[in-house]
Amino acid sequence: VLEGTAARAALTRSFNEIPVPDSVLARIEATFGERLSPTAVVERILADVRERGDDALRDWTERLDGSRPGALEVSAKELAGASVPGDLHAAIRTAIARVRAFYEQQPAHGFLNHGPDGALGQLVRPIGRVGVYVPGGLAPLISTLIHTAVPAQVAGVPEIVVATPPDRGGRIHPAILVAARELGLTRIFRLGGAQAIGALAYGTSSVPAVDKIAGPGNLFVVIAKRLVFGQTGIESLPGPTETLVVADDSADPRFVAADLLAQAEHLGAEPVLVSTSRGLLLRVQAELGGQLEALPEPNRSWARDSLAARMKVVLAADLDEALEFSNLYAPEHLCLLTRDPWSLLGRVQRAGGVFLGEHSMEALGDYVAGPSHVMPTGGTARFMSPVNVRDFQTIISVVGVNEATLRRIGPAGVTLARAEGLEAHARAIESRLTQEEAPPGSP
Ligand code: HSO
Ligand code: ZN
Repeated sequence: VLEGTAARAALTRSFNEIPVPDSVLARIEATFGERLSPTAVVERILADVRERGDDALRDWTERLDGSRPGALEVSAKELAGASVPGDLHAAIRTAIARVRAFYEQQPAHGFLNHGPDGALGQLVRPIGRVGVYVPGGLAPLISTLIHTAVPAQVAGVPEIVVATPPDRGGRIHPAILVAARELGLTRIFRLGGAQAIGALAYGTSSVPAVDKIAGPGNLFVVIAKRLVFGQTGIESLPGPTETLVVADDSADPRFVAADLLAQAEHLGAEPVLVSTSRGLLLRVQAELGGQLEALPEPNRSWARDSLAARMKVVLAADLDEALEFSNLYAPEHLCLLTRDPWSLLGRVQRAGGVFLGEHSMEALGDYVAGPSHVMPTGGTARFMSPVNVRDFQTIISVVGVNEATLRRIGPAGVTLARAEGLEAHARAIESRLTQEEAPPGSP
C-alpha cells in the first residue's frame, strides 16, 4: 500500500518508458534470431511494407500471425455471409445506436461571420479516408470497431477502411464482420500489427493509403503509429488499458473488485485502487481473491497477470488527495465509487473518461453507455482526448476582409513584415493600400 510521496512517485509516468514484457522480448528473439528492440522490429516491418507492398504484408502475416493470406481484403460474399446469434446481433445494433446518438450531440460547427470587417470564419470538413485498426489478439473487439468507426461516420468521413488481424486459420471473427456490415463498412483487411499500420500509412496495391489511422493496439501497433505519424494522421496512441478506482469507506467492495478485475482481464492492463479507507482496501483485497478464483480460464490467468504484475494500491489521506493522485496519473478510466461522486467531478482534471457511481461501471462504457471506449492511455490523457468526432475533421480558416478593414489593419501588417525583414510581404500588403480608394457604389 503506497502513501504520500511514494504514491506520487509510483503514479508519475513517462510515456517514453513503455514497459516491454519479457514474453515480448522472447518472442522477438524467437522470430528474428536476435534481441531487437520493439522499435527496431517495427522499423524493419514498416520499411519492408513500404518497399514490397502486398508481398511484404503476406510474408509478415504468415510469420507473425501464423497463416498466409490469399486475398488480403475480405470479399463481399464473406462479408454478406457472416452471421452471429440473434441476441449478439441485437446487442451490436444497440451499441451502434447508443454511440451514434452520443456523437451526434458533439457540436462541430463551422462559422462565417459577416460583419463590418468582411467575413472571417472556419469551414469544417471531414477527413477523406480513415483507417480503423481493430485489435485481434485474445478477444475479437467488436465494440472497438463500433467505438472508433461511429465518430468517424458522424464526422462525415466518406471512406473508412478497417484492418484487423486474422486468427491462425486466416479468418476474421464473424461478429466483427457483422458489426462492419451493420455500420455500412465494406472494406475490411485481414491485417494486424505494425504491418497493418504500414499498409494503411503507405498504401499497397490491395490496401489504400489513408489520411488518418485511428484505434488502439498492442505495443507494436502503438510504436508503428508513432513512426508513421506525419505520413498519415494519428488520432492518439491508445495502448494497454488502465483503470483507477477512487473508493471511500462507503464503496461496496464487491463492485470495486469487479471493476478492477474487469479491466485486469485485458492484456497488459494496469489496475489502480486509491482509497481513503484502510478498511475498504482490506475488504477489496479479500473480494479480489474470491472473484479472481471464480473467473473461468483463460480470463483468470489474464487478470491474475495484470493484478500481480501491475496493480497499484494507494491509501489517500482524504478525497482531495485521492483526486490529486488521479490527476497526476491521468488514467484512461477514472471510476468514482464514493458517497457523493458528483461532488468530485469538478476536481477531475486529467482522465480519458470518468465513471460516476455504482451504476456507471466502466465495463458498461466499454460497450453501450455512449462515449467511445477508445481513450488515452499511458498518461497521454494529459494532452489527448478520447476518440471523437473532431478527430475526423479538419478546420479550414476563411479570410475574406473588405477594403475598409484592409485600410485599417494593413499598416500594422506592413510594419510587422518589415520588422521580420520580409520585404515582399510588406509590399504585397502595401500594393493594395496605395491603390486609389474605390468610389462609393463601385463593386
Ligand atoms: N476497456 C477497453 C476496451 C474494451 N473493453 C473493449 C472491452 N472491449 C479499453 O478501454
Ligand atoms: Zn474493457
